Formats: sequence, C-alpha cells, structure tokens
Amino acid sequence: MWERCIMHVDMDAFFAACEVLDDPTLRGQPLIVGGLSGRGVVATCSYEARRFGVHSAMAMARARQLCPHAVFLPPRFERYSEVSRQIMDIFHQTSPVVQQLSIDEAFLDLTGTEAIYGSPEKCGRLVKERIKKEVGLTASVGLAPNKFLAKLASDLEKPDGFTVIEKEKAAAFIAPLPVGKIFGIGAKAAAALAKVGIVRIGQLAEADENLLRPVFGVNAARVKLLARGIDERPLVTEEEPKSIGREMTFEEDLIGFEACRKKLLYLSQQVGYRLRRHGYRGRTLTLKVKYSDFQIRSHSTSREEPIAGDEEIYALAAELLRQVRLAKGVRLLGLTVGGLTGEGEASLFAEGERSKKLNAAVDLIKDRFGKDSIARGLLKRTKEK
Ligand code: TTP
Ligand code: MG
Repeated sequence: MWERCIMHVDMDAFFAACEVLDDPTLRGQPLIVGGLSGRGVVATCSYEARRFGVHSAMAMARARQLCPHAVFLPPRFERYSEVSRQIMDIFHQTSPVVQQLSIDEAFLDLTGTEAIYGSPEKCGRLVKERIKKEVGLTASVGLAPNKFLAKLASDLEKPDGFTVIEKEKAAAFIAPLPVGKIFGIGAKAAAALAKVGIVRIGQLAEADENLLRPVFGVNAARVKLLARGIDERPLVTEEEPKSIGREMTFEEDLIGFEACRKKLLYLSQQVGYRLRRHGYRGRTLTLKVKYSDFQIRSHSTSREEPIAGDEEIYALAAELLRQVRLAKGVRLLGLTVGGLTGEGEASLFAEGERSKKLNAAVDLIKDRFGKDSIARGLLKRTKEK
C-alpha cells in the first residue's frame, strides 16, 4: 500500500521516435534529429545513434563525425506537439493531477487510485500499454513516493523502462548512484563535491551541512534531504505561460537596420500566430538583441490595449529596433509578448478547453532546453520550405 505515489513518464528518444512512427523504414537505424545548419545542435537521436556517443545538445558537426552514416532530419515541432497532446490526453484520463514537465514527460499523482487500478504498478503498466497501442511509441515509467525519486526511476531502465522505488528501500537504492543523478546537480556542483570527497548520493546524505553550504548555499539542507530520498514537493498543475515569444539565431550575423527589420517581420508573424492560436493577447513587447560579441540588450514597450495582431506586434518591434544600437553585427533577435490576458478566448479556437492546460508543447521545450537550438531548427526548416 502506497502512502503517496507519484508516477513519472518520459518518452524514449521522443523526436526520433516520432520520425520512426511516420516512416517505419527508419526503424533500427541511427537517426539524428536537430538543426542541420552550420551552427546546428542535436535535439535528440535514436538509441542506435547513442551507441556512437551522439547525444542531445551536441554540435551537429560533432555528431556527423561520430556517426556519419546516420540519417539526419530537421525537427518537425508541430508534429511532435500533436503526438505530445495524444500522450498528455492519456495522462489526463489516468489521473486528475498531472504536471507536464516538457513535451515528452509528466508527473501523475496516483495517490489513492488503488480502488481504480488495483495498484500503482498496474496503472503504470496500463499507461505504457496505452501509449504503445494508441500512439505507437514506447515510454519509460518510474513509480516512487515522490517526484525526485519518480523522475530518477523513469531514467534508470530506458528505453521502454519500468522502475519502481519503494519508500522503505529508497535511501539504500539511491545511495550508490553518482550525485549527478540528483536533478540540479550539474557538472560544476559535482566537481565541487568531488573535491571534498563526495561522489555518491549516499555520501551526500551523510555529509556535514557546513561542507555543502559553499556548494548549494541556502539549498544545502534541501539537497541533503533529496539525497536521503525525501522530497515533499507537490505537483504543480496549472502552468499558464507568462509570455509567448520566439527568437532566432542567424547563421551569419545581420548587419544594419534593414536586415534586422526583415527578420522582425518574420518573428512578429510567428509570435502573433502563437498568441492567437492559444487565445492570448499581451500588453508588453520585448525585443532582445544578441550581438556578435554575445552581449545581450533588451528593450521593452507597453500598450494599454493588449495586442495579438502580426502588424501591431511588428509596428512595436520596429519602433523598438530604432532604439537599438546596430554598430555591431547581430547574432540573435528575439520577440516576446508579455502581460498576457484573454484565456477565455481560447475556447474560440480549435483546441478549445485543452489549450489552457496543454499550452504549446514547443514553449515547454524552449523553456526547458534553451531557446537557441529550437530557434535554429525552425529557422532551418523555414528556409527549406
Ligand atoms: P528528453 O526526454 O530529454 O530526451 P529523449 O526523449 O529524446 O530521449 P530519452 O529516451 O533519453 O528520454 O527530451 C525530449 C525531447 O526534447 C527530445 O526528443 C528532443 C528535445 N530536446 C532538445 O531539443 N534538446 C535537448 O537538449 C534535449 C535534452 C531534448
Ligand atoms: Mg524523453
């Protein structure tokens, strides 16, 4: 009997798996999805390609060296969002408490659902089967008493994994794992911990908090609790976007007002489309400029009347551009509409009620994985049209 049970589901090699779904001749081949241009990066790759050392966020040029015979494809975000919605629908039909974390993963609170499913294990199996049968893809499932352990569990036996971590066994189970398995402990923190002799989660659980404070600051106590398998965070179910934006990194730096203005026209249309599709309007427009020397400047302007039209957005964007110094080359431009209102209008659009909950899956990837790679992928795709 579970006092509290959280399930984490994460799709296997998601973008690559969607491509195989639509073209079964790709099955079993090394497949790399990402920006194919000069500055492109790998979004993801099939497990066949991972054997050659290819992984997400790697420079595409490097991936080509490691696995030259792979199939290389540009991302098709609209399609992945569509598949994502099908999967999220299954989650929402399974539990009333779902926290979507990104385009291909979510937490489901299964506490107290035994009466419906018999046990969380049965429920987990059922969700995997439904995704396989109804969507045609494999997912990895983690079941545990909290979010931290559930996410860790789903990752342990990928692909097509199913891992249960019981509360009583949790601390012993995670003790031998490297500290990097704790979400938020990156290479830098791991290196700092290694310096004081802490390499495994078990050592972290036992460590003197004073030793951890230089690395984690005020979070030291919380990290220690995580290392003991304790995490009380509730699921966060309502994720309203605070802003909707889009940015593009250019293969060649833009020189001068006119070149930038043209790109802003395109960005205005992209942002406007997304605002309208999700039933939002916004009062603030922010223009972000990254120069060739990687310096970043942002300029904002606000209107009393919220806007969502391409032309309105573009007019404000051009106004902001005039305030920008363009002596240096421009590497990236971004437009973001904030101060959003008008969720009620969502029902006017095809996605209806759901759009509020699901948001744009693409927004979620951008939020989580950095905007550059996705902007690049889209830029590439737009060019190929
Ligand atoms: P992940 O779930 O991290 O990766 P994955 O589903 O491809 O593979 P795994 O089996 O290990 O879960 O991310 C989901 C999707 O998000 C991924 O298919 C592509 C995209 N993504 C990026 O675009 N850039 C990134 O750096 C990462 C990590 C993911
Ligand atoms: Mg995944």
